[in-house]
Amino acid sequence: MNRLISICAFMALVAGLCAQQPFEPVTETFCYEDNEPAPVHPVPSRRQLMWQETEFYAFFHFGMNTCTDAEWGNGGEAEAMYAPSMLPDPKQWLAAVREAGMRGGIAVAKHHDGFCLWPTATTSHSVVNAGNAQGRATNIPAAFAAAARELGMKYGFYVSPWDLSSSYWGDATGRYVDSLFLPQCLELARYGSDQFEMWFDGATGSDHPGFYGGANTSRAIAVPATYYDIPNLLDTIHKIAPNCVIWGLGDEARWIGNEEGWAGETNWAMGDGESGDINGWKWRAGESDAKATDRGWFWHEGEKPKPAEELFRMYLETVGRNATFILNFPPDISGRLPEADVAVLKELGSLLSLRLGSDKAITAHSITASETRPRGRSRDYAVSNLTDGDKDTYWATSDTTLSATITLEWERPQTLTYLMLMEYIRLGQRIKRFSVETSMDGRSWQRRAEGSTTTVGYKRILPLCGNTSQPKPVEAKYLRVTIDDARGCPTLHTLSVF
Ligand code: FUL
Repeated sequence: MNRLISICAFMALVAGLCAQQPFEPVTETFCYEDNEPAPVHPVPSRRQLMWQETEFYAFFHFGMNTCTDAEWGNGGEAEAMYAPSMLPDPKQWLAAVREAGMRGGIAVAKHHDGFCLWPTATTSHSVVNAGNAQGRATNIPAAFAAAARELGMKYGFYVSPWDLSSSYWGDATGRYVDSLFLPQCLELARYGSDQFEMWFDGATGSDHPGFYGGANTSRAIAVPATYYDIPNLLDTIHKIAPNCVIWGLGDEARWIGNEEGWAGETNWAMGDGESGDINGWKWRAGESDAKATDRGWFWHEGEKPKPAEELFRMYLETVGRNATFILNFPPDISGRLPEADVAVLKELGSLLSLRLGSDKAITAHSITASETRPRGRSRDYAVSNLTDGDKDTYWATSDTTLSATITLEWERPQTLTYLMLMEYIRLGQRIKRFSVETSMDGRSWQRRAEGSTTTVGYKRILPLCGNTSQPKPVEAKYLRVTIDDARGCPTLHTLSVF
């Protein structure tokens, strides 16, 4: 009995102590001390942010189709048909696109025909059984990853979930996913923990006849997201490559909705399609994929690059409209980018540095804002943060101010063609509407870039006059940007003028 009493007394004492324990409120102390604005959700994950910063990168479609002159194989191609005329040279591909200012590339590792461009343990339908020594000698993903690292570029792989070669694809047992698809993705993840994106094509071509291990039939799957075991796919890759965005199937970034190299002038990082949706609950920024040549994703005899001016316009309408831009350059049968492509890439690089390479905002005599958020302990929100070249410092207003003005003044009139704005998207995409004006005397102002000044997002580039096909320079001594409406107080980290 005594024992029971002392146990009860002890328990009462513990309960009493617990009850007196002060409740620890969950506050983000450092956010409060720095007076940082609260995020406006949704916000990007760390890997989504890093991915967005890649901005402009290449797509390389090379493989069985290059050798058979096809865009979509049927999966029944004999391995021996893969026979590049020289040793494929991924370093040449990446070095060429780097000249155009691209920061990385994605190489096809397996297209719909199922032919694997690396020696995989999952199937004999791979480079191991290629038709010649050049084909057998190059493990494309391994060589591509090594070249990217050597050149200081980002890299990733395109993997087609749809596999027309496999007898298992689409059957009810899930054998394709368990014994081919997921193990292949794991093998590819192991080619580098520093991959930035894996590209999972959504095509399933349900009415497209395929080989399917000799079945020669058409097949369909009901719900790709369920069939391909997406949670497992995400885990498998992220455990090895934590910063790898799973494009398409994984829904960490979205298809912009066309393959012509443009995004909507209004473009939210939430929602779907070319313009996204201000009310979307999930961060899924847009990626725009387009061909840089006139015929195919894969190379065909006579394939010609589009003019550099056209590619520059695409850049303005993708990277300049809050999307990333993946531009396809197909290596030819020798496993190299043709001379004409290399030349266009150089030309594009020159256009980009000539037109968007030297920022006149940093030469402004003054930059002022109608309001600046009070500084916190270790952070300020000064308007000078817009021109300090640091993406981690930003200008912001007080919480309730959703409209504000930034004005630049130069000592002498300037010739200005483009304005570039970048939001501090770590705290969410906020700006809904803004306007741009220029002036020669600071009293009479002319509206610029009219009709297209809605969202900003990660990056927005606007011709001040004319349009993306024909931008026209303006003379101005003053430039004024007014944020007219936002989802929360505006947070901008860069303002540039070219
Ligand atoms: C599409 C594919 O069907 C094309 O062949 C190409 O790979 C393109 C990038 O995506 O869905």
